Amino acid sequence: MRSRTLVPTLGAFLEGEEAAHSSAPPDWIHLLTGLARAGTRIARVVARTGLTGTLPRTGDRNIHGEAATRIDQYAHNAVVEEVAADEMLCCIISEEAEDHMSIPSSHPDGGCILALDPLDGSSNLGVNVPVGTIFSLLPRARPDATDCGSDDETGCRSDDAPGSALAPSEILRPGRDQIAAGYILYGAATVLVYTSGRGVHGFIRDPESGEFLLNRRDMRIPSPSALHYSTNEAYTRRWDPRQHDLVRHFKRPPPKGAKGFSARYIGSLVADIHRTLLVGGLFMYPAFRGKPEGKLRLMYEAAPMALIMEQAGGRATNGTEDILDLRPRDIHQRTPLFAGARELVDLAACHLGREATDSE
Ligand code: P6P
Repeated sequence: MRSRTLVPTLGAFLEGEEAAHSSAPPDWIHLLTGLARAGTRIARVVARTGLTGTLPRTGDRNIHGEAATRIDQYAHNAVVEEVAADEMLCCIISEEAEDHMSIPSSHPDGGCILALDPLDGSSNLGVNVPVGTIFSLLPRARPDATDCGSDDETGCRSDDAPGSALAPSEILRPGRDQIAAGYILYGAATVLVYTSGRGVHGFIRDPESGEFLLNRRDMRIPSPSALHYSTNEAYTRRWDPRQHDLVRHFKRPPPKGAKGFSARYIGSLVADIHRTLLVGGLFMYPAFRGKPEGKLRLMYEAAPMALIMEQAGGRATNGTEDILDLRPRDIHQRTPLFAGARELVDLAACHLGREATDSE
């Protein structure tokens, strides 16, 4: 049995390696510690919900018209309670809140913006499928901020002073600006995976001690990748012909003696992404007739997963453009998402970037 005392806890790792090497502002690690505390609280409630097999519904609907459940709101509240007091935070964007929540921050850098999906995939809990919390941290001050004397073409604002209300241009930032991103997956084990731009690190929660223990340092998508494609094929009839062509390519018999593709789809983003990070493959949630921008949210689902994928040697696009380069138009904007092994995301981009022809 591997000695647990030799395995660093999340706190020890953050105070040691992270603080020493990360390009992120040093005190952002307190936010990650707060997110881990919230994850512990959410894991306990998720386990009970899985056991009862029911989803406590509130009867109302969230801002997207989806049946809200108490557990989504519980997860949102648990995160807010654990991080809101951190002076590093100046704003929270959440799938469970229509508008962003400004938080006065006295931090000299102006603080961080937290974009959050408190409990993605919660509708799966009724059948005990793993679900997750997804988080993204953006700096308030632009990484390329020059002297912000006025609201000039760099998008700087004269009132970038800490504590002032945030301007939309400060919030609607491309994923490339992220300080850090990650997820907490509530499955057979509770795992926390994050990156702050210096590799991807995975921690597993020890149910006895309650500590998150480092179990995957500098995670890399395997190369060669597993030959998995992951998408909901119920929408096939509504796909773009080029998406059809791509999935047909995956289904073709492999060359003699070679391995062919397998389909894998859980229908819970954090679980599908976690598998893709560990074994490779290509996760796809494309746009289709009726969902012209796909289903997944750019700021708090696709962008954090894209940073994880790139930091692990993979790639993430909307089919043709890198997710991290997309500037959101609004905080709940949706985007198609293709994420996983670089060679498979590139293959998808080749298919989807071609001129569509009716004959396909
Ligand atoms: P579909 C769960 O509801 C979710 O938001 C993501 O976790 C998941 O990737 C996607 O929707 C599944 O959507 O249309 O395949 O059921």
